[in-house]
Amino acid sequence: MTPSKIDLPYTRYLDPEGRVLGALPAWADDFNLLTKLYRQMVLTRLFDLKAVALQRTGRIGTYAPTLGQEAIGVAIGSLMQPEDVLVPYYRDTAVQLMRGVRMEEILLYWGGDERGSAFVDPAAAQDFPICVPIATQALHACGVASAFKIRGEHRVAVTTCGDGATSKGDFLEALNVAGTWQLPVVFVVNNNQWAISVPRRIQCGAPTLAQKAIGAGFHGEQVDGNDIFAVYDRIQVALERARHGKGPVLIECLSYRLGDHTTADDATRYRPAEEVKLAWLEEPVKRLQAFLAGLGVWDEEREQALIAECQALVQKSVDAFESAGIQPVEAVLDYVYAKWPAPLAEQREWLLERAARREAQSASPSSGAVRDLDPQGRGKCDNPAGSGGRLPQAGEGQQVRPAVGSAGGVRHG
Ligand SMILES: Cc1ncc(C[n+]2csc(CCOP(=O)(O)OP(=O)(O)O)c2C)c(N)n1
Ligand SMILES: [Mg+2]
Repeated sequence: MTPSKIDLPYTRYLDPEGRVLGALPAWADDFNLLTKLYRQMVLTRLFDLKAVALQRTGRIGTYAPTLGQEAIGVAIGSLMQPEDVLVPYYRDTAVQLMRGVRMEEILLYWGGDERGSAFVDPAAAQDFPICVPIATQALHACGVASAFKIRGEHRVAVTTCGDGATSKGDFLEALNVAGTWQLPVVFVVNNNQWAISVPRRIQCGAPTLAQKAIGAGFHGEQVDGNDIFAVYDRIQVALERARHGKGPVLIECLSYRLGDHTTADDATRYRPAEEVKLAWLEEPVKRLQAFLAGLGVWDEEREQALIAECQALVQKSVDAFESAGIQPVEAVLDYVYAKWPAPLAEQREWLLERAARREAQSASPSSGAVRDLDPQGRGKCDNPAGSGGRLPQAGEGQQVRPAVGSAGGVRHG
C-alpha cells in the first residue's frame, strides 16, 4: 500500500511591502476591481474605528474589531453571488457590508438592538445574522448547503470562523458532514493567531488548520490572509468548485488580530507588544495601497479623497443609527419564541412591570434619574472616528482599552 500524501497549498502573491512575488492572476490587471477592493478595505477600517469610538463613549455595547482582517472579508464579499448565503461570525463587518448589510444595522446589532439583524436590503436578506456562539454557524451552513444540494441549486453557503473555533466539536462535525455529503459549502477560517488570550500554538497540535479538511475528505489550503490577491484568487476557485458540485473547500487565511479581541478585552495583558508591532508590518490595507502606488495609480490626493468619502459615509450611518430610536425593553425577547413557554411568559411580564416602574421613577424629578442622556437614552458622543485624513498607523487603534463604567450593555465572549 502506498501512503497517501497530503496536498496542502499555500498562496501568497504580494510581500508585506506590496511587491509582487510571482505572476499575478489575470484579474489583477483590472484596475477598477483593485480600486474597488481597496476602497472597501478602507471603508471597513474607518467604520471599525468609529464603532470602537462609539463603544468607548457608551453609544454601543461590546464590539469585535475587524482591524487587520479586512482583506479576508472584502475578498469573500466581492466574490459571493447574490443567491449565495453567508453564515458569518462576529468578526465579519467587512463581508457583511459588501453583502448589503447597512453600517447602521451593524451598529444597531452591537448596540443590542434586534433590528440590526433584520437586514433591510433584499440583497442581504437571505444571509444569516452574526453568530456569537463559537462554531455553531458551521453546522447551520451545512444545513443551508444541504438544502441547495437537495434542490439541485447552484448556490454556495459560505461560513467563516476564527482559528479557535476550529477546535470545537461543532466545527469538526460540520466538516464531517460537508465531506460525507459533498456539500456546496466553503469554510473560511480567519486564523488571526489568537482565540481571545489563547495563542494558536496551544490551540491544536496540527501544524495547519486547513488540514482538518483532509481528515473530513475534502480540499483544504492556506493563503496569506493579509494579501488580498491570494485570498481573492483562492476563494474564487473554492466558490466555483463548490458551485459546480465538486464538493466543499476549507481556506485557512493566515492573518493577525491587530486589535483587542473585543472592546471588553485588553490584549496588552497577554500579548507581547513586539509581536503586535511586527504584525503591523504585514497588514493588508497598507500592502494593497503600496502595490497600487507602485503601479503609479494611487497617490496621496486619491487617498485623501477616498478617506473623506468613506468618513462621510460612516458619519451618515452613525446619524441613521442615532435617529433609529430605541426599542421597548421587551424587544430583547420578542424574536426568541413564536409562542412563549409559560415560565418565560411570566418572566416577560415581570420585565414589563419593572420597566414601567423604572420609567415612572425616571419621570419623577425627585427620582435622581440620570440626566445626561439624550432623548434616546444614550450618552453623548462627540468623538470623531478615525484619525482625521489618514488611516491608523502601527500602534494606533490597537490594544484599545475597555472604557471604565461605559454604558454599553452587551457583553460578549
Ligand atoms: C460556545 C462558546 N464558547 C465560548 C465562547 C466565548 N468566546 C467568545 S470569542 C472566543 C474565542 C474565539 O476565537 P477565534 O475562534 O479564534 O475567533 P476570533 O475571535 O479570534 O476571531 C470565545 C472562546 C463563545 N462565544 N461561545
Ligand atoms: Mg482567532
